[in-house]
Amino acid sequence: MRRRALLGALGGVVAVAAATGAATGLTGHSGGHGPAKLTVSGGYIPQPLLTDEAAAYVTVTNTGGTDAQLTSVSTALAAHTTLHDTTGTTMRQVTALTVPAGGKLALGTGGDHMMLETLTHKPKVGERVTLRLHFAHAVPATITVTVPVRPTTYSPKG
Ligand SMILES: [Cu+2]
Repeated sequence: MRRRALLGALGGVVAVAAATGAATGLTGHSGGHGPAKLTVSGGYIPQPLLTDEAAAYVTVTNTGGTDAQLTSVSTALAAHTTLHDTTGTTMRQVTALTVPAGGKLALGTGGDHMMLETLTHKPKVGERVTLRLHFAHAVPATITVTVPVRPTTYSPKG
């Protein structure tokens, strides 16, 4: 009898823990708990050789509870900018790129990117370029980062 009572009590503890875990998971995915909180890291621009356009890459991390959107980028290096997403080898212009709650938007070679168009000059390897990133539904709403120009073939993975 005492043994059965003990098991019953333990079972109760386990059930409570599981319920708490489920609630935490729900909060993380519902998007209703706190604003997006963004930080930017790992930015770079591969040197454009033949065009007056350059792609720009950053990683945006969202530690908040709400999805955010990267809506535009501005820089003294380019007269116009756009955002592109990439599926396979096809890229298409989009009005925003999503930074998921509790996740990240990782721009990179061969993937989603910011396009800097009508460059005001040809950037050289080692030059540093200031980008002003604009976000919706995020704190802060604007993040300014300075990123290096890398060799044309540069990839952070290799
Ligand atoms: Cu593109």
